[in-house]
Amino acid sequence: MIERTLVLVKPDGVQRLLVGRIIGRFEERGLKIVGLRLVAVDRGLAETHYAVHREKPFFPGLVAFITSGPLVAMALEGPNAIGVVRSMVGATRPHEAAPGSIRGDLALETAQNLVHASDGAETAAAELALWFAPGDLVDYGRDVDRWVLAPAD
Ligand code: FUP
Repeated sequence: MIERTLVLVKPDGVQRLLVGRIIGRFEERGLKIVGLRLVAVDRGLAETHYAVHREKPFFPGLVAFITSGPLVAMALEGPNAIGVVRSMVGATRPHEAAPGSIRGDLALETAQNLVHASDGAETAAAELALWFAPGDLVDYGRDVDRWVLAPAD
């Protein structure tokens, strides 16, 4: 099933000059970039995005971190994109993230784990709507799709 999902390259990824490499991993996999923005996140957006964690002890630090500098938000599309992207990102705690995953290769600390990715269909829809206006997501074909995607039935 063709899905869309939200990925954030968080402020540590921008500061560590890893934006291009992280986007490149998703591109190389064949996922299609259908939205891309550099965002200076304000407190309201940060608190809405991480609302599920509002009561957690790490919430204030998480909001401070995500608002500490610009991040890159992207919408990715492809077959099973939500699960594919989650597996490419790796476990939340980098010491548990498999080598080969972004966190498993490039991160050490949970609080600076480089990337956010939507964890399910409902979350993806809500997060895409939070980070992108409807007109900001672009439908387009790529010549390479005939080599990457199974033909439509
Ligand atoms: P993930 O979906 O892998 O990004 O993980 P969560 O939604 O569980 O956590 C969101 C963010 O909260 C993590 F990326 C980092 C932060 N966090 C902590 O700082 N400490 C924790 O114990 C758990 C999460």
